[in-house]
Amino acid sequence: MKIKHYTPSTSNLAYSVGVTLDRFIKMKQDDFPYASGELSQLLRDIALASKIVNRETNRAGLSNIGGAFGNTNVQGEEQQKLDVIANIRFTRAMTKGGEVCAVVSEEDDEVIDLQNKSGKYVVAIDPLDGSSNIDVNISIGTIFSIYRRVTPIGSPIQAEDIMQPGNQQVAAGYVLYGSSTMMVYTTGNGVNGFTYEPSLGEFFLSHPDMCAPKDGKIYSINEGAFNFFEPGLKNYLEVCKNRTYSARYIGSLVADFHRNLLKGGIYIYPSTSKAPHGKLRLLYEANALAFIAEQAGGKATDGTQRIMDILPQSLHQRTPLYIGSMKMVDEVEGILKVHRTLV
Ligand code: AHM
Ligand code: MG
Repeated sequence: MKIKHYTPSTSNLAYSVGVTLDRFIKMKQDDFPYASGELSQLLRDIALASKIVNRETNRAGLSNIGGAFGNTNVQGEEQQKLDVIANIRFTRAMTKGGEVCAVVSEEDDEVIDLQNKSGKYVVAIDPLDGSSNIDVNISIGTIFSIYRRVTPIGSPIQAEDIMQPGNQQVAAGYVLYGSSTMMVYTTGNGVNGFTYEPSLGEFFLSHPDMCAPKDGKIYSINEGAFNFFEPGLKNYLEVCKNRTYSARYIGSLVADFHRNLLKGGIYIYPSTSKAPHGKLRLLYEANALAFIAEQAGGKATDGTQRIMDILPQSLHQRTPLYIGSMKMVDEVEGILKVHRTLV
């Protein structure tokens, strides 16, 4: 009898394109012999909740869940039904999982104590980012940051468990509900992207070891606010135009960030004379994407300071954000500095 021996096409089959997210998380965990598996389980819980949100997102136009819910959240913005659903789904998944003791969410004024006595992680999450795009069938996303609590496990949650700088993140990621649904995450050892296959209900590794191009030709900013920008930023935008860069702005941070991560570009949500701290939130929008950007070889600052070194002062603190390809962020920072010293 002739026996044909199967030869894997790569030497590292476990990490090759096509492996499921669950298996990938397990394999990565096995790289750390003393890892307890709780972070892995938490990532799986988040992935599971995102599948449910993905299903709801796909049905948004059909099932009357698009549109305003009637409440306003802590930011004074009208909550959309899907925002509410996503918040419930992610919080529920983390409550049941047991690994998380507290959640900070864009949709909740206060920290949520999940009453998980043994939970050693704190999660900051924007359950559904880009909510103004829900009703017009444009990509939206989920953004999450994971921290280890610093006070003893089982004791009441303290401010220092929550108010940690981004450089203390143990994992961060986003889910993009776009033309396909993707989950991209890092645990501080590179960035990997997984695409959802709806008929199988699984995320599969599609973008291993993602690297941000060092430079790019895309700039993403809401230029409608141009008159309120500082002179240095106006100058940088002139530079972009003189070089005939492409302006691309979806108005969904995850989608804009993801495109620029793949193609090379910069996303800017600056401070303006009307909103000196910008719009985006440090804890559950900027920090997670900054971690991913840096892990992919990119950069994230508030125009001066590294995003991940900012010590949060309040739960829903806002920060200006310059994020994307290293050279582009460096360049705009340089121009801002020159103009600021002229003032
Ligand atoms: P949201 O969390 O309320 O959805 O707001 C965040 C969103 C980002 O996704 C997006 O980049 C930005 O707000 C768009 O803001 P603007 O309409 O001011 O350009
Ligand atoms: Mg948001």
